Amino acid sequence: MIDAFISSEHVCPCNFHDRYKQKDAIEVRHMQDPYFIQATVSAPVKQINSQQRDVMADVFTLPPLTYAYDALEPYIDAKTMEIHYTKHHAAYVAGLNKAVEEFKIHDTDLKTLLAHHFDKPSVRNNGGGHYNHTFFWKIIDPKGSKEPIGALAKAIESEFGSIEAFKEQFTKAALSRFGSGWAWLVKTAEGKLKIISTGNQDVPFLAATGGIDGSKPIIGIDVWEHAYYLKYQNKRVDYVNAFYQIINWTLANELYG
Ligand code: MN3
Repeated sequence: MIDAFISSEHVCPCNFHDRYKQKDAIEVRHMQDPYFIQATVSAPVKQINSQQRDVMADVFTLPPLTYAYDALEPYIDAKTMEIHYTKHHAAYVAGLNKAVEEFKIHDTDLKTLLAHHFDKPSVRNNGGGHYNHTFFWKIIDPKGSKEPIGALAKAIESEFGSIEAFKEQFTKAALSRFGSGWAWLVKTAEGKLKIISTGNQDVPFLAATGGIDGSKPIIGIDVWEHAYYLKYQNKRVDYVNAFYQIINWTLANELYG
């Protein structure tokens, strides 16, 4: 399920594509996974007249935030949410679109795109930023269960001993990430739960060499300072503890299943 959670069907950005030349309006379908998105999202359709046919529509778009900026108060403040979503995430989307155009990238699935173009820093950083943040908004969606549930709760207990023991290890991973990055709970290709950490905007499913390693993110926390500094300043541990209050365990359990 998660493999397809960020993808887009779009008209090829290159200048040679027949379909691109034929169409006057470009519609972008974004994130087709039925769980991750409520409905098909259309990017603002650009009306392209004959003089403007070389102007490319954005391939990737900022996904809608399905709750208000203050919905996670007091754990994440509204101002941080607003800046994080409208400035930081939006900048990754813009940077990714620029990179896609620059390198004439044809991949429409973000996961595949990242694996194919791992060697290009602008793709790796902006594409990773888009993937990670899209995931993050969903895993802190206030509509989910606030406690671990179902098969995932059982698996965490069996893998880590208890929910509390899991949190201890996860917190350690989040705090020991030096500088900017993420901590993740992933389900490995072998079906095991594992806590990992990635630097900068690296995604949780690529091996160090860039190949897809089969891991699926179940939970992820953004530990860049931009995610918490306004409210928590240098106290990353307080932010991580607040994160445990807002995890969408309903989604996490579905992703695990
Ligand atoms: Mn961030």
